[in-house]
Amino acid sequence: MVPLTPNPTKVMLYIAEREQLGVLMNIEQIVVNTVKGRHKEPAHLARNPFGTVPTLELDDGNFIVESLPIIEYLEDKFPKHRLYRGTSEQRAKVRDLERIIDLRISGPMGAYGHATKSPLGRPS
Ligand SMILES: N[C@@H](CCC(=O)N[C@@H](CS)C(=O)NCC(=O)O)C(=O)O
Repeated sequence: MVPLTPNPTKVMLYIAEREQLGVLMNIEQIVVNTVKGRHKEPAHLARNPFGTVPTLELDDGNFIVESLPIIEYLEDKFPKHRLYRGTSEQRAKVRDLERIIDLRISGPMGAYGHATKSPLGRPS
């Protein structure tokens, strides 16, 4: 995880919301400093070959490298007080909006921001 990066922040906010509801997941957070380029170093590429954050290591040694699947995994793994609730239609609508935001809004905005204003440069 990394403070001040949008996708890790999304997962950290999710974990904090669940903790507020009394669900303690005991997830150790390891900082990967993207400004210093640590996400492209071998230690992190061994966890996530795309060199992005967040990344969740599972107990079996596998890694989940996408923020929404990390959240969905934690919903399944810790079902008490889950945040994805409601009817099938409501849950589908939430996932629909997440995908629209990810693919059509945040992705292009991030690419533009990184290409023009970020110390990281354009993501590869
Ligand atoms: N689709 C991925 C996107 C992950 C992503 O792009 N994370 C950014 C930080 S918010 C990152 O690692 N950027 C560095 C890079 O792409 O080189 C997710 O939802 O987790």
